[in-house]
Amino acid sequence: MGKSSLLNALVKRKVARTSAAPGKTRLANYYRVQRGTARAVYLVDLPGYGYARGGDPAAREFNRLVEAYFARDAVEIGVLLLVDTRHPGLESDLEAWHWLRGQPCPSAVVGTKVDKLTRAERARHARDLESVFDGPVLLTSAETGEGLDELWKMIASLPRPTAA
Ligand SMILES: Nc1nc2c(ncn2[C@@H]2O[C@H](COP(=O)(O)OP(=O)(O)OP(=O)(O)O)[C@@H](O)[C@H]2O)c(=O)[nH]1
Ligand SMILES: [Mg+2]
Repeated sequence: MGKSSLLNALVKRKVARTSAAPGKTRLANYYRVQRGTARAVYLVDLPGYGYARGGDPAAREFNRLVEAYFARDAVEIGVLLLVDTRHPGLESDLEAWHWLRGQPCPSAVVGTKVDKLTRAERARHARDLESVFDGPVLLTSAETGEGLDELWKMIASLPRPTAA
């Protein structure tokens, strides 16, 4: 899907490990990022869910990890759901979005790997994504850097955590 790659592209450093085969990221990895004089944020790289279906142990482990993450941090986080721009409306993505919208934290959908689309596909997939997710979807590429400035703006505009 390109979650770890997008994080690396955002911070312009190869901090998160990536792999062509899914299932590389197994834990919630926190990266504290300070840009200029802006407040520091934590970017949290989570495992994907697409490879772990149904009742298999990887799926159960994923659900446990994500539920623990949300239970602990839900009041302070914003969540970006990353979806592969080439495949708008996968059932697993729609399920995740449905669940996420029921959570108290702000959330948004981000399309990855837009560099892999032709111009014609791009226009069509952009339309399809906004239709299935019922709102704006920011298109990005870790490869070309497209959409990263807008993504930083989106991250910066997430509500400030309430003081503990
Ligand atoms: N062309 C292109 N390839 C990308 C882009 N982002 C990621 N990739 C490739 O997609 C593959 C998966 O990338 P990862 O960043 O490891 O994906 P992930 O979502 O973190 O995967 P897991 O941690 O296994 O869930 C790698 O081969 C990346 O090089 C992109 O924007 N453009
Ligand atoms: Mg990863």
